[in-house]
Amino acid sequence: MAQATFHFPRGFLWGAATAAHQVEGNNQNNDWWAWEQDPSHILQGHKSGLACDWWGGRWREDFDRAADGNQNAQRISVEWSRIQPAPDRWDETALDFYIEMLRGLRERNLTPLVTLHHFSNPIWFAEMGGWENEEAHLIFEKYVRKTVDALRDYVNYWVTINEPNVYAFEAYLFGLFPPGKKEPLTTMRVLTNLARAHAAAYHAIHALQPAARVGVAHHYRDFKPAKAWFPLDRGVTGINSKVFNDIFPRALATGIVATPFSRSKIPQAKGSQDYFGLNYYTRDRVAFSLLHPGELFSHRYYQPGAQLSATGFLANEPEGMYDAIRWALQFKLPILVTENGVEDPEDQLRPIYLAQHLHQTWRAVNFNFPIKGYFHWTLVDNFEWERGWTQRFGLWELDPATQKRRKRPSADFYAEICRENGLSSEMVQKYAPSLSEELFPD
Ligand code: IFM
Repeated sequence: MAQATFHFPRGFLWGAATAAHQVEGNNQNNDWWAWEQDPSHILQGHKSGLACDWWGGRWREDFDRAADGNQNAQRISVEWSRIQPAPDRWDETALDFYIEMLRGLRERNLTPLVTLHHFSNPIWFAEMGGWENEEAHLIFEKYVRKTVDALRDYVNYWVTINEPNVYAFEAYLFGLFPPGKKEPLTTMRVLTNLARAHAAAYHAIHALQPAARVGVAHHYRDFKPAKAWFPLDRGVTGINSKVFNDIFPRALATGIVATPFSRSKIPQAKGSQDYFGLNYYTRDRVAFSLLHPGELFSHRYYQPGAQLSATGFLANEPEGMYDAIRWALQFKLPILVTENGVEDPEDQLRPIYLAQHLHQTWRAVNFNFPIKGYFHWTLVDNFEWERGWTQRFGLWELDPATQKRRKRPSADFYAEICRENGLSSEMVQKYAPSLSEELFPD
């Protein structure tokens, strides 16, 4: 094995990513809490409950963990339903709470990246039709104005909406998130309304804070044809990628939301990102199939023989990380990897996944692709939506019943990477020795 270090650029942001509903606990005023009350909605009837008890103050100890782990950044989200518990009411104590958290990040030298919408909606907003409401962007903009005005002294990087594509598909096509619909036309309408909301938020933030950097955390799923030589496989692969990956970010680049059913002009969306937030987890093989008309005549599966995460939810496909970055280059923006990680309670795959995905990120850095940071999903095991607590993405293990945390070896691995601003052969030898020859050949 060669002795070497893959260095990252000076000033690179190293963080972990989290979301309010997944960590705060007792978020009783949003549509997710209501959804969890029906045990059939969540695997094993799990509930978010206390989550990681950040609302009870445990954010302090977890931010200490992030800082002790040599991170220089942290992605969090704020919970709309706490800040605006009713359409005509603001909760200043919730805003003060977030100010305290943000001060807590700053005191620990952790640069905050703050998401304004991460899957959960106030119940009152859901009752008004949620993202199907054609006025949703105006309602969202009001919340964004209030929140950014209160928090702007502490935040430069804003994510308006987390994974608009995942949200629209899970909530309106697959029926797995509230409101649990399975309506393709509605899905595309929601995506359009989310683009409108992002654009409104983008301009509202810049009006309040001209120097702010504003973007979206886009989920890119890498689709590859099952048989590269077969035109029908290539065709359905392209369609999957266009519909899932491209519609939203292209809308923000061009001001046109072009879905399979509609074309809407949103001129104010054109050029409405200052950086490109990229969430990458895995890659699918796609085969043409007459048996799956509802899935665009495509059958998606993981490459047989691929290393799978503990519950089979993700395949370890690190080259997809490089492809994701190359895809994101078309938007000609600085790139932040806003999420990447794997569910793995025993921490067997995580060190390998981490090393390989960072190696691919470094490959991209070497072509001078403008990658400015990496946020690992996630710091401490959290509530994983419709999968409840069955999936463990944390660098730290959490027992939600006792709130006890236990460090996984990957936390030490990541801490060494953050400290070094790079990935060295010694680290790989220590934490993922099976990769030594592959990543550092003689
Ligand atoms: O937990 C989620 C997160 O909320 C959005 N991106 C994917 C993560 C892992 O499933």
